[in-house]
Amino acid sequence: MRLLLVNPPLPSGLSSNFLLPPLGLAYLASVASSSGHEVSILDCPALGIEMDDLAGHVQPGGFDIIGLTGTFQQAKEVADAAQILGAKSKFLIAGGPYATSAPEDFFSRVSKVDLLVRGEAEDLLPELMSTLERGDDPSNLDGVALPNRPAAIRRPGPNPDRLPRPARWMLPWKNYRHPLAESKPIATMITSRGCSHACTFCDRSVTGNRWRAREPDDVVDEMLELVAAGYRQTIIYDDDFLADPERAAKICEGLCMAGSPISWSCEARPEKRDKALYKFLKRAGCRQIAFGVDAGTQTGLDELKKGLDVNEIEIEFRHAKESNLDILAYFIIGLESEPPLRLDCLKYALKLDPDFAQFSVLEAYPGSSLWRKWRGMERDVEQKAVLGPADLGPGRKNVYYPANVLKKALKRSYIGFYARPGYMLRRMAGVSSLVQLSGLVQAAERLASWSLGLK
Ligand code: B12
Ligand code: SF4
Repeated sequence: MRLLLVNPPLPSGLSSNFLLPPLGLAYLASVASSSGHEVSILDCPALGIEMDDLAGHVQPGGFDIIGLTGTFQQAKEVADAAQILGAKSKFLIAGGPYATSAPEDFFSRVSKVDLLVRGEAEDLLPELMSTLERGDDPSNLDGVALPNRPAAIRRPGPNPDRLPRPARWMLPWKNYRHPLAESKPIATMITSRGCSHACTFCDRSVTGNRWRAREPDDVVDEMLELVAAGYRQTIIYDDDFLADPERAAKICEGLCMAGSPISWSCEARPEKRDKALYKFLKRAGCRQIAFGVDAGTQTGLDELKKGLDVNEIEIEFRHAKESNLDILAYFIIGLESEPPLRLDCLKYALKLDPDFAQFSVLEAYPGSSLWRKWRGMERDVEQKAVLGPADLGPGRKNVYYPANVLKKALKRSYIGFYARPGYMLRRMAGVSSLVQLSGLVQAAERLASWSLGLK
């Protein structure tokens, strides 16, 4: 069968300096083509395709199945794209975080979609495609949700070790960018799926709470394949790359044995690890570690059910810093226990002193426990979402504080962190490539225009 997988355009007028590959679609393209289907991917944000142009990029009758992906933030774009693509193929299907976390809402807003797939779809997609090809009824397949039965039975996620490589070659790989990248082209990877923690704001509905990891050798092999394909940098987007420190150390060992040939970064929880692990990461080519701190106080960490300790976080930051890793720290403003204008996150950020800090406003996404807690508690439906310079779209808006207070706190946090005397000079002194310099300048420009525009 001929399958087209579509990542819909970004909301109109929104440009992002984060433009990263839709890895989920690339995995699906890979399993479907290994099963003998003819597959292509249309990554609209990366190709600069706007909604008005979408129709012109998809030939009517050119595909048997069109599959749409999207997060909750892309709900409107998914609905608009479905409207445009509905008549262009025999079947229109959808999946991804929005379809998985809020299937009822999805079917009520998105017409023309025949069915949804909930959760990870590598095991299901080939089976679904042959079912549709035979003209059989797909409604009995676990993982398939229909308008009259949105709560599909879920299948367990696949064993990530058995998956083929994502079909990066089907993506416009030269177009991807990240503001903190030091070289181009940039790849992304997933070496484990699932997370056993339960932070209140996090939607784990796609990958679930069972941590499943790939073998270290396989991860190292993929990184070497990236080098051979011309990539010089990759970001590992696991929820917690250090969840099993021994596994992480084995990956580092493999990379060191290969001469640490690629620069990479990863995301991790700032919880107690051996200091030697950070040194090992650095030796293996890790340039940056992104820590999800999220709150500014212990009470805030407990409110978010982070399962972290402020003192322990400080120790981890120190260890990572002493190992010469760059640190990016994520913070969330607007917690019930942290009045925004007290600037707890900014104060804690200044104390932890990471190289970069990203502040966002606490919003709820379907699939998170906060989404359920905030049901019916909206302060004001007219209230506009408060987005930081790195945010792409709102969830359910913060119920604890009005938008003007959140905006003020967000702006003060960014300015308080980035407009420190000497901060930019320090950053510029650490620049090692033109790509990195231009990324930093663009990020600074974006931050400045956002601060000026945020009344
Ligand atoms: C990398 C990443 C990003 C990258 C973008 C990557 C990209 N282009 O896709 C960046 C940093 C830019 C980003 C931005 C944002 N992100 Co983000 N991101 C992630 C992260 C960490 C990994 C994504 C990934 O590669 N997953 C692995 C693949 C295998 O899973 P997948 O993409 O979901 O695909 C599988 C299934 O969903 C399904 N599937 C997907 N599409 C389709 C389509 C069809 C037809 C079918 C059948 C199946 C199917 O099959 C795939 C293979 O198993 C996830 C968390 C996570 N662990 O998944 C959050 C996550 C997706 N992000 C999230 C959020 C909230 C955001 C932001 C809003 C943050 C912000 N404040 O701005 C923005 C919005 C971006 C947008 N486009 O709307 C939420 C979404 C919640 C929701 N309910 O919608 C997540 C789940 C984080 C969380 N735990 O809460 N993100
Ligand atoms: S925020 Fe991170 S640690 Fe917390 S549940 Fe989500 S993925 Fe796990």
